[in-house]
Amino acid sequence: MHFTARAHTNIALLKYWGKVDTEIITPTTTSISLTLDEFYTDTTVWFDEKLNADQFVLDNETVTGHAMQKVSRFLDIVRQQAGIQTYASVISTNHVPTAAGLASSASAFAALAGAASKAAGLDLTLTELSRLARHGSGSATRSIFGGFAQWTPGNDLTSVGSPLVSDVDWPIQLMTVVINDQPKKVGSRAGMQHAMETSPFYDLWVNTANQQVNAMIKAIQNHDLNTIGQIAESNALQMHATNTTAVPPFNYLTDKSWEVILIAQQLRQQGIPVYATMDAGPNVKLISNPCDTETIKNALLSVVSEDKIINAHPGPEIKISAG
Ligand code: 2P0
Repeated sequence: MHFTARAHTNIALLKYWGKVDTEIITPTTTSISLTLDEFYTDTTVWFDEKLNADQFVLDNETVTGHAMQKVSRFLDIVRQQAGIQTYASVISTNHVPTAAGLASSASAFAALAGAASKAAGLDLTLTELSRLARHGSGSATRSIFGGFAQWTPGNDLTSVGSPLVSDVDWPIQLMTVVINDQPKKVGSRAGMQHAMETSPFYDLWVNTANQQVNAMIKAIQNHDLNTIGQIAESNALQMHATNTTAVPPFNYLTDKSWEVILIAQQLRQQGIPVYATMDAGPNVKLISNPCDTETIKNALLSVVSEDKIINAHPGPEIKISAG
């Protein structure tokens, strides 16, 4: 049977940046994210006795090489859990504007976990899906859930995502400011490993990040945009500090990224709640209130054109359907 899953991408407010176990992908810190409505992956999977290898088509193009191997290794885990040996066909469409430069591995492996497990005859809970998705990509662990979600460290069984607030019914948005849509020079998997192994600040990052968890959860429960933003911006800058203090150092942020971060600071001085968070690339995502969209956009026009500002809102949990 064919099954299709839609999973949305997420943005980490407390970042995942380092693994305790690189094989089964367990993190050094608790991360907390917001799933986004506008960006998602649709994936259809069916297991077919006639196939003599897995097939993977992404955005209408057949995928080979490393990306195909990653999918095939993930399907091996699904086959093992389901007790089958049949190869699968995987058809994925990414609904993430290519210009957004947003990570798609979160929504990709969450959708693949949902569609492949169902197509293999498994009927997993959201927690079990989160655990499965984690084996594909760490950030996918959180993309099973809608709204605010967290992913905690632990062992293969306990390191899973869980929802903090599934339906976000108060105003919060995330504006992506696209600075560069080219593939990054240092991928996040290699980057986090290098920072962990060589930055003298890495242990400090782990301790500080873990101390931010309770305050972030409380701020989310209180719908406290200012505190959420303050903690998220600090956490992002601390993550990037582990990269600039790695040996040899590396850096994802450019002069333009910093210009946007400074604009957010200036807007805050005018009383507008807007905070920056950055992942493994130069693009800056601004956490803000939808009522301030025009003011923020106008301030950003000194750095980027309007088409480089992409707005997103809280999104739903994974949906899986037959067909
Ligand atoms: C995050 N990032 O929490 C952090 C912040 C990027 C910066 O999760 O090695 O693609 O596949 O587990 O999930 C990107 O890392 O890495 C990421 P793997 P992943 O969203």
